[in-house]
Amino acid sequence: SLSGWRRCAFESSRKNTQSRELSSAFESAEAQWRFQVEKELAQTGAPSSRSTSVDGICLRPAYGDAASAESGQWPGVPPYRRGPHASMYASRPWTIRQYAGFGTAEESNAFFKRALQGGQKGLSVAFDLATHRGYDSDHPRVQGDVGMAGVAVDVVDDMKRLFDGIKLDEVSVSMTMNGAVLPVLAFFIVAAEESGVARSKLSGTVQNDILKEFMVRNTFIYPPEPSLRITGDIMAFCTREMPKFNTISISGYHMQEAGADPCLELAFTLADGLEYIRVARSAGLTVDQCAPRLSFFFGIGMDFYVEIAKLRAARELWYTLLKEKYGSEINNPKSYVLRTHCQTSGYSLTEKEPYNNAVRTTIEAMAAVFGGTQSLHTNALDEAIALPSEFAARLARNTQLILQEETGICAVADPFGGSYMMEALTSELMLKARSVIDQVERAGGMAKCVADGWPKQRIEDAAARKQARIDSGQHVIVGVNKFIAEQQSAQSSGNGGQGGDERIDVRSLDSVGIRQTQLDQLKRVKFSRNAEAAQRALQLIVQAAKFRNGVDSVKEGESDAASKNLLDCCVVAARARCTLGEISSALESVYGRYQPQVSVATGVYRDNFTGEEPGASSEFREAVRAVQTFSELAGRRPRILIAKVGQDGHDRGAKVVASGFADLGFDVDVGPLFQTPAEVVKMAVEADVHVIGVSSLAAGHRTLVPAVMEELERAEAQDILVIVGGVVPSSDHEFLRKLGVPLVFGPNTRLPYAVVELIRVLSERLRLST
Ligand code: MLC
Ligand code: 5AD
Repeated sequence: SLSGWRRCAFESSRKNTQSRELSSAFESAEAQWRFQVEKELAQTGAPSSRSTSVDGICLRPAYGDAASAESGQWPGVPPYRRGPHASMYASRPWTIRQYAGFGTAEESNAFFKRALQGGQKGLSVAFDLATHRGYDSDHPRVQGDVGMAGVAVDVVDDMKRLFDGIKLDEVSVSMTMNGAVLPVLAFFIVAAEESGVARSKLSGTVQNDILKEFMVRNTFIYPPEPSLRITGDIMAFCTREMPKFNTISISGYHMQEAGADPCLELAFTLADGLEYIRVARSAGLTVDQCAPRLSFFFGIGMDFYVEIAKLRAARELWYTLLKEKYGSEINNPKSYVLRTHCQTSGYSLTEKEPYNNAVRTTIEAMAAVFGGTQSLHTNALDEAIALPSEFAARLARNTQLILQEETGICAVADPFGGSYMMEALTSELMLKARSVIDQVERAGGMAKCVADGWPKQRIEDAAARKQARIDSGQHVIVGVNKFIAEQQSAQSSGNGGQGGDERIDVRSLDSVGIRQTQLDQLKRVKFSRNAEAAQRALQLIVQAAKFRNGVDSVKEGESDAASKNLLDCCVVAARARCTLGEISSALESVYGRYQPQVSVATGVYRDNFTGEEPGASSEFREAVRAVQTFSELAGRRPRILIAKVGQDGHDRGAKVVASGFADLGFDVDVGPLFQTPAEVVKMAVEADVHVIGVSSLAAGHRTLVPAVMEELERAEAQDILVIVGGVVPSSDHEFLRKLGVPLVFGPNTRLPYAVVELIRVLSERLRLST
């Protein structure tokens, strides 16, 4: 009793069948698919066909053809190349889940409610960097970071305010948290509990992916080993207590943002996934217990076909890897299915001509959807300038609503399936990624490789290579290195000045006010809680951590703590109103705080600067010449300290600038991450640099740059020039100039241009006549 569209789908596919053998495999997959589709449509009450704008032509939920082995597959059927569900968006569109958070919990709560009213389906919380790194808002190291790049959360009461009036048993919530994952998840559980929602009802995802933090994202707290043990505890706890919660979001997104190409991103992400299965197993879980609640997260850049193929390849590769490695013990088919969130690429967006970003984001969103994502964040057009304004956030959300509601795209699963190009590309990507995964596995798995540092190195080399390709004009970015708007071109050809008449309103935050609100509240909470109970709870955490760290200091009578999952202990502490900083430092007292090594790739930028574009190579030569002349006149090479101040760990830009400047003739020092202004100045003075280049991508510049200037004055080192690079709204350029910062370089600044400008200013300063 097939309805019309279905009969039509199957008959047309059979007619095309060329080979007998293929056709039998095809028919069995097709039958499975048919069964699943009926089930999913019935479950969700979705219609079984969609009319088009042409009278009499309807769209079917999937199209298939047995002509080739690759295209003879169906969505929702192993090996899942064509999608994790049989009916895909026809029965349930992807979740519109915009990542957001800023300022205080109240402000973010109001923003969330507006977003849900505006058509958003799931929530996704961006926490501030202080929270990520385990510091309360009153910690001296986080002065410039509180509430800036995300919402500030110090105690469970912040979390309660964050979700006030939002039904946590109905709306799924993603929390991007890795370093301070224990206290944050504990706050979430207790906030729900105190508002009447049991933890078993909570649906959502916690990022909990520490491996990529050590590779690219840098919001770790503890060293890798204990961090992975925390990951295991969280997976075990959630599996036991929160059946609807995804215990981890294994993220390639940040790798692509840091410079990895989509294939490297794919390979390292799945290799991370394999490692997390091992982590879960050592925490006592079976593959069937942990795998169905693993989720993934990919970035989607501008390489349209490749990004679609990447998601298709990811699903089939994951299925194949699990089958090979754990097939004998897997009974639950859901264990094999890769489900993913996607975010359009922040890196692909430009500070110049920001409206172009809406176009880029739309294209990337379409790639994510054609690839079959389960959940999606579309970036705001002011990405490269500031946090999303109300207007930009709305437009970003509407981009997805328009795709879902106006285009008919949701009607058909995997519309690229069966395309010669797409199937070949998918297979090629699988093969290429597989060889990297095998390399990682042979070397002992991702945890070991991350500790050795080579994946990070490969990503950083790729970033420097890409920058050279952009600066030399081989890789075109409209408005940046080609078709530059005339006005901007006259005004500042390489700088990231917003330029033109496209000034846009940006969200600005009152950093002092936000911090004060948090400080007042911290005082209140500490005053009104039962101090003894809070101390006891923290003590329990220390004991459990020691035990889990293999430190043999658990005494008689402490066996209770010894047997405890760390998240269980943190839930107790959250209820007792222990703060995030207190919980984190209890753990730090056992585990220590991780200090990463810094390294810079040299030669990669220069070697890849081979553009034919005459303007680019003359700019390159001019930069090299300027540095040489400076060196002759000053008696030594220009020396720059590239500094990251505060808790902002976005270091792609800093690393790329360091590589490029070194290749163009500078002596380059790179400061460690997370420095205080005083530490930066001390290092600059000791290294006797001409310039400090402060890299700021998390809105800390308004607090941290003035602090650097003060420290320079205190050290009587005002002869050292300070310049700033990163995400700085043009409305803040004047603020920085008044402080004595002569140059501010935005995202997409061509490095040779920046070098020429810097040498010019430096020479004027030192009165070197050139
Ligand atoms: C879906 N369902 C279907 C269906 N489609 N059922 C039948 N037929 C279909 N066609 C069912 C699913 O099985 C599931 O039920 C339910 O509907 C929800 O679907 P889902 O696919 O699980 O969607 P969702 O809940 O949105 O979860 C998607 C996810 C998850 C699995 C990818 O992990 C997620 O939302 N991740 C988001 C991560 C995120 O936002 N990260 C932000 C990072 S920002 P059931 O019963 O099976 O559960 C960042 C930036 C920075 O990191 O700061 O650096
Ligand atoms: N609110 C909204 N989007 C954010 N992003 C980062 N922080 C926030 C925030 N607080 C987005 C940007 C960035 C990516 C990591 O997430 O797009 O590139």
